[in-house]
Amino acid sequence: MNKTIFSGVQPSGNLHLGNYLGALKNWVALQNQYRCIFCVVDYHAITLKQDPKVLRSKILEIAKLYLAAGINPETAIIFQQSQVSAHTELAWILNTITKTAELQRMTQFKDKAKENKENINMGLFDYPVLMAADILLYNTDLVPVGDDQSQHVELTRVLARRFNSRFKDVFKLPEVYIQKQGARVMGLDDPRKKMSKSASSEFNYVALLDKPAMARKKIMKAVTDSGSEIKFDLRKKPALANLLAIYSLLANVSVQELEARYNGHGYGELKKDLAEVVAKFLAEFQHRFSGFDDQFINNILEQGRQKASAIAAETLTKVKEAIGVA
Ligand code: ATP
Ligand code: LTN
Repeated sequence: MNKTIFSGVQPSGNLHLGNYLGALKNWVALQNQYRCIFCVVDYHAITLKQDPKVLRSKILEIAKLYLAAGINPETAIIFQQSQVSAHTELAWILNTITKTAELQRMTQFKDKAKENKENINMGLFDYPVLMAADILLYNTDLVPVGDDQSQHVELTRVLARRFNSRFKDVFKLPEVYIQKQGARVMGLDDPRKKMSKSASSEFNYVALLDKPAMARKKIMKAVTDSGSEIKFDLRKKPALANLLAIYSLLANVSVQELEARYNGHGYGELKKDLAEVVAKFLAEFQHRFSGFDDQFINNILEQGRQKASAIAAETLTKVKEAIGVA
């Protein structure tokens, strides 16, 4: 277990099936083969407006969601980004080797800037550099994320290479890890866009903490394509393909098997069954979630802070020596 995975989720909005299938589920699948570091990236979350009280409770909620998803707190390091100041220190240093043109190209920045015209702040622009710092502090080998984050991991590699060649070989080059299925779960109300916590309609997503009855309703209301045949076809039937992918991943049945099972049946029947699959998954997930109390989570975050700080401090010292400030 000498290889490390690092990933994180922002404590903002409601975590949904996209976050689970694109990220958390893969963390759990990989956790026994790697040293695992999972961060609650609160300094990323404040690049959009957050209510301080809600933010505080979301931080604990995200850590609980990690555990409910199946992350083992005995082996993984789970911690809060803002509690390890090396992240923002390294981000500052990396800023000095990042070109503004590189950040202007980031798709997520362009999308978020369009959605939040009244609050296009420096933090939002600099978001990928803080993410690079997160990853590089821990000698990360693998970064399991949804496919919307691959551009940020690519930039992380560019910055690591640039730093190593300009100063000294300090950083390991991380690889992105993206599963074929689930890497981009699409919105239930619009299969052309990814399922998103910040979507304007709550019928865009099924939140991990939605009541099972509500989740059933959302699946039944999901848009479908024209035609009636149950066939996975991303181009011609994007809405159905999305429902089949969610079904396949949650029930652990292949898409081909589902196609065979629903041969001659309509969309309505598939949706009804999927609604049950989702409701059952959520009921079990939420049962685990409610078993963790705040004190337990606070202890885990404190232990995580200590372990993460020690690793991060070592890397930051090497960086400071390399650039000549220490
Ligand atoms: P927003 O949708 O509001 O931009 P987000 O859900 O992308 O927020 P994060 O909480 O930081 O923001 O995402 C956590 C993880 O979930 C990341 O690895 C991201 O790639 C993944 N993820 C997010 N949305 C999806 C999706 N629709 N399908 C698959 N993975 C996703
Ligand atoms: N930008 C990521 C969250 C994130 C992250 C990270 C993911 C912040 N730092 C480091 C992996 C590794 C997102 O999903 N929106």
